Amino acid sequence: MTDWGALAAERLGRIAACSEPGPGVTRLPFTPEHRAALAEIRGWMEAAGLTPTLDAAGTLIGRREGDGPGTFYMGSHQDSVRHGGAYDGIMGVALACLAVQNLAETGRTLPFAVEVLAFADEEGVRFPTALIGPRALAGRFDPDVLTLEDRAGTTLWTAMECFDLDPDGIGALARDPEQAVGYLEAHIEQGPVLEQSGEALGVVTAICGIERHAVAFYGETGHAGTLPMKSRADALVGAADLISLAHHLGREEADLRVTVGQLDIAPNVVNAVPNEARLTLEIRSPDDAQREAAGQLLTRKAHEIAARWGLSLDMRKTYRQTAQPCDPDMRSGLTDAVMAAGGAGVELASGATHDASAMADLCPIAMLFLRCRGGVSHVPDEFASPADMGLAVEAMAHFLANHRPT
Ligand code: HGY
Ligand code: MN
Ligand code: MN
Ligand code: MN
Repeated sequence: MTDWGALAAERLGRIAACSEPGPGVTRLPFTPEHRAALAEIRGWMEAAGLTPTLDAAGTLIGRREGDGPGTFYMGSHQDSVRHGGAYDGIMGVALACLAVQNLAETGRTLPFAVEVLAFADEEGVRFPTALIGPRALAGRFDPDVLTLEDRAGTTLWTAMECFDLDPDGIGALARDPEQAVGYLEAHIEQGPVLEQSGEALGVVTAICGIERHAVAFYGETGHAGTLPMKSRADALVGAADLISLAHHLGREEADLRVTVGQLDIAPNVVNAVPNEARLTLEIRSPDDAQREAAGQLLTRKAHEIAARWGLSLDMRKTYRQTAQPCDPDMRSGLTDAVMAAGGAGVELASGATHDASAMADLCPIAMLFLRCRGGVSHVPDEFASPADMGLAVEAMAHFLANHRPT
């Protein structure tokens, strides 16, 4: 009898080394670390009887034929944030491979093909966009994102070409929704709910929506000692006003999350007035109207702030994903599977975004959350236990074995 949790932990321990140096895991898309991770994931897929292929969007796809038509998808993302954890995303790929391996070991065949998907880029940390892989499969890929640049000035197009991919082929990856049975993603909760309820597993009800803006204030640099305060067009002062206003807006509205995670200034020297301040503004909410209204308000305010301080402003929305409910029938089947694995069938919403958000444009989606120690994620301490991962593999295998397309 295979110890699925121990095997998951061993594999995740190995692949965590596919990372840039430094604390935690840093594995960005289309990098040497990504390439090293694909070699590990190919092994997981082959051990489960899945045939791996790499598509034009950089998604590694492990396919196993079924007894009948249609394809059921599982998976998550291989990429991490900078100095992030060893479970966000990649655990979903590992558990999906093990669930297929579990079924293969019991000799179970399925009435549909199964594809395990290891998406290249879900975090959107290297490039100011995300969900390239699932959007391609769902026929929603916007080729304009290929011109977006990372902080080194490399375009997404170039990065993909250097990864031996042909971005021109992405448009042809769209799958037939008629043949798409469903998508199941297992993911660490990235919050405290399951730990506080004493549950290993939870069934996701809905995934929040998200939008990201690239904001740049431009002013005049000058000598810190001789340029009078009232003659300054200080770009950092404009950015500071917007950051503070955004934070207070987020604090005022219960379900809103507003974050400025990145800030770069120039010339960034102790004795010169900043003439450039670039920041990322991220807004999330389970309610798309609330999120859009916050985005419009902050855009208006950014222009007012720029005018007040004699600055120019360049602000554009670089990424948007609407909130997605999980499919009720799949939720019910997943709850049965969780209970068969000994869980209580706790349900919860996701304040994090996921590949499932984009797969929802192709087929019904379901998400299985695993308990997250201390509720912390996007940090090196992120942790899911082998015991909980073992239960997840059992639940996912049970779900697959009993799922029948509606
Ligand atoms: O940022 C998120 O919510 C996800 O982990 N990408
Ligand atoms: Mn994730
Ligand atoms: Mn993440
Ligand atoms: Mn995800």
